[in-house]
Amino acid sequence: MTFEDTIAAISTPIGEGALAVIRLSGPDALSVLTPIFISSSAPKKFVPRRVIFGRIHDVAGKVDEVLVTYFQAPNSYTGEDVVEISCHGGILVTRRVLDLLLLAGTRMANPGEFTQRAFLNGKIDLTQAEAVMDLIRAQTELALRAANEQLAGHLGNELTGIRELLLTTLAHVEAYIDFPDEQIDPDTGKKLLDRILALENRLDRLLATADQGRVLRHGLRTVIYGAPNVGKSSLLNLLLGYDRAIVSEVPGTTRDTIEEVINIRGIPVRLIDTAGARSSSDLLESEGIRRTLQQVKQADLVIQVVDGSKAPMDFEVFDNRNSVLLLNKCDLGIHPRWSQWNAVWFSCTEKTGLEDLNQAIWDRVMGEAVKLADVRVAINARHQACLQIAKELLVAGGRSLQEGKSPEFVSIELRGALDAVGEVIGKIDPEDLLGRIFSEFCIGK
Ligand SMILES: Nc1nc2c(ncn2[C@@H]2O[C@H](COP(=O)(O)OP(=O)(O)OP(=O)(O)O)[C@@H](O)[C@H]2O)c(=O)[nH]1
Ligand SMILES: [Mg+2]
Repeated sequence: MTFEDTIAAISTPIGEGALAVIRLSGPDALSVLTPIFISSSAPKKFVPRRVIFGRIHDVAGKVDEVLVTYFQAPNSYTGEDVVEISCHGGILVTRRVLDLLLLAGTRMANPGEFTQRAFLNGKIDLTQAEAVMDLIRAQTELALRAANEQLAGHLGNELTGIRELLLTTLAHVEAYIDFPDEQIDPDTGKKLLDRILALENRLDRLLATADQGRVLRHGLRTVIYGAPNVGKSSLLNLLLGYDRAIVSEVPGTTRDTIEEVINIRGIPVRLIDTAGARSSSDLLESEGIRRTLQQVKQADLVIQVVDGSKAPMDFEVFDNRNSVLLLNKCDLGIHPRWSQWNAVWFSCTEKTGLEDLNQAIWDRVMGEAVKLADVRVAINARHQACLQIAKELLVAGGRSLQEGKSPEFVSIELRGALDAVGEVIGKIDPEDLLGRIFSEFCIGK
């Protein structure tokens, strides 16, 4: 695919810095520089991937000293001619250079447009394009590793493999429909069903990584829950390392929920401090408590904080694998009636129990639902939605087959599944199928 226009953008964050990078992509990436770039250093002609020092100037004179790197199509990020200009990182300087480039006939790039061009030019598939954003947004090492794996194409390769198996399976069905009297021997009945089941299996394995993908991208939703004044906000502040939430000895201090992400052994943990749960006639506090309960419902993990120095109150302890019971205020002593509980002993004031809490969170996360040990593949919500459709259609296809429906039904369902899988990597191509039918069966020999 070739684009006629050349796009330009400041690729580094807006603000003051030592350097900034302005990027151009498109057929005129190099020629727009001619009137505004002067270089005395040899070679004057741009050699791909070689840096040239020079000056950007306008009619009034020098704007900045810059380094220019040229990447010749198709060997560039976007697959087009790309030019990167490193200039000084002042807000005004970068803006002036960009303005000159826009005046010279380039267009301001839309968000993500360089990566979009890379995708449309076949440099990367859709999952890799998404991984670029995951990589930029990664907040922990594990999240970064997962993004890198996806960028390297692990998910894309697995999906390509599934797609090829699907194509072959579909080719068997269609060959049977279109050429029933030919001397060919496509899989039918049990053999065909086994193929479909194998595909379902592979989709299931991918779908099982959705939880881990969500946690790596958005953090483990961890709600700090408990009665007023037990030290929930103190815990948030301690884990964050700074005073984010107001702490006071007045019960009912926290009204709204407060969210911050921390890193526990590589797992991004989204901590949510909540209003202390109790029945209240105060309108604001009641609203806070309503929000607390809503957060608890959506939580991946609940840290239930209690005042360990006092006797257990009559309250509901979240006794499941997705909760950690934290006995705070240990410095004031632990009430003997807590001894029967499996809990983390903690003190916000004395900062004790942190390692035990980290371990407890780690154990919960590494437990059943969310397995983070292997981050080679971790699908996102879009992938999950497509793959779920693919799975349902495969199941429907298998059912049609078992019920002895005409193979046309099976074919329609498998085609739907193929499209849904293709959508994940951004590939839907009916030509593939024809190619597969003729290469697999040598019809007309
Ligand atoms: N002795 C002792 N006091 C603590 C500890 N943790 C918190 N506190 C005190 O307990 C009081 C309440 O702390 P907060 O963190 O505001 O409690 P909270 O659970 O957020 O309270 P609400 O927002 O009202 O629900 C404050 O005076 C804290 O200094 C602890 O480990 N030991
Ligand atoms: Mg609070």
